[in-house]
Order: sequence, then structure tokens, then C-alpha cells
Amino acid sequence: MKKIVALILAAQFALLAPYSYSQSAIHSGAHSVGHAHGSAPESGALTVTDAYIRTMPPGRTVTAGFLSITNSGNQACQILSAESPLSDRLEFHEHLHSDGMMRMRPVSGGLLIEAGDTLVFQPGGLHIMLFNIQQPLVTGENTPLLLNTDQCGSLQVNAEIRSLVAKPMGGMHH
Ligand SMILES: [Cu+2]
Repeated sequence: MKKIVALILAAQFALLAPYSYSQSAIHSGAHSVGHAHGSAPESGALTVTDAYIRTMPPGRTVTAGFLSITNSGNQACQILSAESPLSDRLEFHEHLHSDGMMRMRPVSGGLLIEAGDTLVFQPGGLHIMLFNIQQPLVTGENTPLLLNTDQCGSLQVNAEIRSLVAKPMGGMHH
């Protein structure tokens, strides 16, 4: 019975699929003008907001980066890797709860962002791990972060270096 329901849902989704792009475009407020012929790769489909890298505690050489990636194109994009001049080894990690412990593990096989979706890297969840950092990270400076995808081009963004320690009185609004 479950299988039948799944098949029906799949069939409905297949029928709706040609229209899902315009629906998601309306949701995100994006316009699809000029992208209607798209079989070619759309390198402009991905936009990144709120990219930052945390400073490290003294003596550490590993830190984490966070950002949000929105796919406003009409095809799924897969994020395959990240590059930074700060680090020769970057990995995508996710956090998992197991036996009451918070663990993290590398995400294998790339990160898929469906058309219209936003992928959020955030503390306690998906994050970019940067290893072997050999230089001090200065709060407030920006550092480039390059994201490589399968068919949506490469995307370079500026990541702000933010203090690991939140300022208790620092003008943050909730
Ligand atoms: Cu990690």
C-alpha cells in the first residue's frame, strides 16, 4: 500500500515537474526572464549570503565556516568542494546526535540543492571544516571562499572572519 501511494505521488510529481520552477521562482521572488531556454549550465543560479568563518581558540589550527546558498536556477546544483587560501583541506561536515553525544562526520557525495531551495550551513548543523590553518584569523577581515559545483559553475564569495566568542553586550538584536 505504501508503495502504491509512493508511486502515485511520484507520478503526480512528474506531471507537475515542468511547472515547479515557476512556482519556486514566485516563492523566492526571483524572475526567470532570460533563463527560459536553459539547457546550458547556469553559473548565475547560486547566490550566497551570510558567509563567515569563525576564529579559533589559541593553539588550534582547525575552524568552521558557515553560509547560506540559494539556488534560483531551474536545475539542481550539487556543491562538490570548497577552497580557501587559509587551508589546504576543506570538508563538508554534518552534526549528528548519537547516544546523547554530538558528533560530526564528513558528508559524502556532494551537497544537492534543488531548484528553488536554500542550503544553510550553521553552527550545530552542516558546516565547512577548514584544517591546517597556519595563520592567525583576524576578526572583521574578509577571506575568499570558493565553492565548486557539478554543473552550476564555481562561485567565489567573501567570508567574514567572526569571533568565536559572542559579544555579550555587542549591539546584537534578537
Ligand atoms: Cu566539522
